[in-house]
Amino acid sequence: MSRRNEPVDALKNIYRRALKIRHAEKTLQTLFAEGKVPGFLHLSIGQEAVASSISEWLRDGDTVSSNHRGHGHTLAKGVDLEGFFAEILGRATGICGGRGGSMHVADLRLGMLGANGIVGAGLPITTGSALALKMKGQGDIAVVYFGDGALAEGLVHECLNIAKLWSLPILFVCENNGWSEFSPTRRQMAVKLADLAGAFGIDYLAADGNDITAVHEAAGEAIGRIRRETIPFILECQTTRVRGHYEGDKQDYRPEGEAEEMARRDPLVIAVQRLVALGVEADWISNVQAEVDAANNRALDAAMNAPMPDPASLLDDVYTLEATSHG
Ligand SMILES: Cc1ncc(C[n+]2csc(CCOP(=O)(O)OP(=O)(O)O)c2C)c(N)n1
Ligand SMILES: [Mg+2]
Repeated sequence: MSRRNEPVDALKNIYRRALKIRHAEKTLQTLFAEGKVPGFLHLSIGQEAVASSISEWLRDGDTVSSNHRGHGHTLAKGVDLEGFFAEILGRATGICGGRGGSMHVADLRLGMLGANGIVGAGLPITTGSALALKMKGQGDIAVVYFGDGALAEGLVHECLNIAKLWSLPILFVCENNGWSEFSPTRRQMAVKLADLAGAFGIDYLAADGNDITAVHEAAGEAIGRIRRETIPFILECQTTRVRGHYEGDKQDYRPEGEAEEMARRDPLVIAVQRLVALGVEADWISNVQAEVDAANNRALDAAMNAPMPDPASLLDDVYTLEATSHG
């Protein structure tokens, strides 16, 4: 894609999406601190540019698999915000009836195959999905988001292998934030992802994951190739995990100066700089901010006022009772 045709409309969509994710996660951050969110919460604040930009190239038939830090991936794929909040708050109106929570939001109608608490487990799901999409032959692709910490998992290597061997239409997106829980990832992996891609013969691009223009451009190239050639492609996005591993993490292991560096690289600030440089007016930006904020508040109010699941429904959707009764 040439700079001459810098797609202002696409970047506006991306900014709106990224802002929506930021507002939703800031809301969850507050609710969690107030003790209103059950379970764990892993926020992707600082990483919003990745899924927001990639989603600009996705179609309805494409699928997405995610990880434990999956709110942004989920909302960027178009999952309804009210149902998303309701799910995380355990309400009956949640996307999954309030049974999944933060790490298990899925909406198969939209091709959102789910967040996932098992590190690396999105990759085999995506590999199966990509095989199905290839067999259907409509040019749809499967996208998987995973962290740099997942690279040490054996099944990641297995999936890269089979994706290449069977020429599956997969966009592997590594959100490299430098951390795996409380440890720098460089202490866990002997090779760089670029080298691993080379070892499997899979095409690879790196992008600044905090810059919507960089991710949008790289993802456009990668996704174009995947659709045209039915191949796997790896996109590594260098990004920033602004919050702790989970909410409540004291983060006393963080090096001095990292917070300031992350603030300088805030993807939303960079996005505004990019839009302004392209001639987008300050009024448009402030209107979008107000719209996103209002929509966030509406969705949150509805979710907060939704009922909890009926206790009588506890065993609905449980399908292993018969199996367990045999032993
Ligand atoms: C198979 C497995 N091993 C270990 C864990 C514990 N664990 C949860 S998140 C995480 C680190 C993930 O790091 P990364 O993939 O880089 O994602 P990030 O949290 O940085 O977004 C680990 C080791 C797990 N959930 N699943
Ligand atoms: Mg990481």
